[in-house]
Amino acid sequence: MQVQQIQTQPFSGQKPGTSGLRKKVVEFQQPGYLENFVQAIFNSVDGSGQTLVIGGDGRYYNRQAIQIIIRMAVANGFARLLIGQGGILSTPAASCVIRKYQACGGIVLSASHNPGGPDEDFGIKFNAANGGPAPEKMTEAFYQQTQQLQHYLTVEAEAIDLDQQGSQQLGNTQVEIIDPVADYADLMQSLFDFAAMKSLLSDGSFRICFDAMHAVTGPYASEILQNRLGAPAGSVINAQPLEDFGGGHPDPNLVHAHELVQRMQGEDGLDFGAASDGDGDRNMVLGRDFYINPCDSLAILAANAQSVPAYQQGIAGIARSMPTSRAADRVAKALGVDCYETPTGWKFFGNLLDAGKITLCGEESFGTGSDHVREKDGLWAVLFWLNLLAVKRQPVADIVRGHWQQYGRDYFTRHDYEGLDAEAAQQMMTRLRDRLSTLSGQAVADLQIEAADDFAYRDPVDGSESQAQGIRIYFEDGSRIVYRLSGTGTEGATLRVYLDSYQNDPGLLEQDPQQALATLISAADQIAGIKSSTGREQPDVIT
Ligand code: VG1
Ligand code: CO
Repeated sequence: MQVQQIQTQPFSGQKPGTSGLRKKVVEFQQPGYLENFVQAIFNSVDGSGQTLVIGGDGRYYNRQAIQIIIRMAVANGFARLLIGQGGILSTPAASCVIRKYQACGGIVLSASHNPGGPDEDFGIKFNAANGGPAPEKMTEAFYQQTQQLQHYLTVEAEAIDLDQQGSQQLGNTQVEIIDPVADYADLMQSLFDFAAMKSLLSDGSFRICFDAMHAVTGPYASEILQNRLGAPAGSVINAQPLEDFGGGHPDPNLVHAHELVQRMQGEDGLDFGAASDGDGDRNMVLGRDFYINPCDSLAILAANAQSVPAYQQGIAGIARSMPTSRAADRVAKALGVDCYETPTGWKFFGNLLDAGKITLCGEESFGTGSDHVREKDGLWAVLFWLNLLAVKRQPVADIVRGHWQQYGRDYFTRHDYEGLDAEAAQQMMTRLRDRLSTLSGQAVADLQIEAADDFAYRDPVDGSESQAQGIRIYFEDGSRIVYRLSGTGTEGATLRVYLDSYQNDPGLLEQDPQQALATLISAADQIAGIKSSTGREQPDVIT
């Protein structure tokens, strides 16, 4: 099979963000655009004799992109390709498959929770041999390559039938279409007490709903919750992955998962509800009329880890992304284990997990995970909660309230300002950075600023450094504001403002977070001049 060298030109802006390269579909469809980025990966990761995993969240352009990548992987000398049937692999399942079959890495095609369709978003990310997102030095190497490439390598070949499981030879490469669900489902079964969960779910009195939002988790949730754990048919809704996610927004929050939210409400509300995002790595968990903040979820899972078979021996440590509330820190302290604070993005957890320094980790953005793979894992978090519920036989709300009574509550909210003028947003951040050293000691909205900095992280395992990861303002009463710009958007800039405050007065644990944080919210505007710099009166999304 003859390898062809096709001329290409460097494209500007192929710089991977928080989670890979994300652009509009039309950008990816430009001749050579996807090829340029894929060749940049293959120039940095030697494929000879190696296995590569390929799959995606099923969004528009997934299948076309996979055919291009197969031909290029063959031309670049990979020995074996493992591809999810139908082009499907959730992000955590890709991580699982990479690890299980000792692949040198995997290419996951996803723009996560961003909408899909011809006019919407597409994305590509590389996961390394440990199954985790490429660390910063690797993504930087990809970027350098994209700026210098003169040509890419490919072969001429018929399209592979992605819908048929089985193996075939293409040139010197063995191309295998695999069951995208089985390895992952087996892994889950090895971690959790499926017998206890089955008895909880199959007698019909404990009712659940999992909203797959027409994204990738449908087949996974149907197999695990319905087929293996005996939840009644219909427990998984919107289970069919669609190229445009049914026109919806596969973002598991109270706004976008409205169908699920409705089922949780009132006297007849379900006992447990959950939703996942486009590529299956995020989770939202709900009880009857009850929302669990992801920061609390991480803390509660950590506090109760020993009731789950996989974590029965205890946990080595916990990590959370910097903007995530400090609820997990309190649990770590009580357990006598370390707690690490990392920049936003799952890639920063990889070294800590590989080194055995942590067992559980999470982010405020509905991401929770453990050392079972190297990605955040939506369905894993759902199963963890179900395992706890099967053991405790208590309503979700009681478990969370009990946790607050014991540890106090970290009120948390995130305010997002989307689609801002990119330059204006940058300028606002720059002005704030320039004033950081003058802020401590100042009084704002009845609060006293204690310290302010721009978060810099030194990886405790390999010593690599990451600067400018978000501005942190600490107040004397222990509350905190964080400002950062998103690295996953495809239009303009998104400003994220994170606010959290600790409360341990047993009588003040049931407030609405927006009310409990009202003073801090107004301080956030006064300090950064959000309204005046962005021209926005309100955030677009509040979580
Ligand atoms: C967002 C979240 C971050 C998460 C990232 C990828 O990044 O804040 O916590 O790791 O998305 O998640 P940003 O830079 O937009 O704030 V996913 O589910 O899109 O892979
Ligand atoms: Co995601």
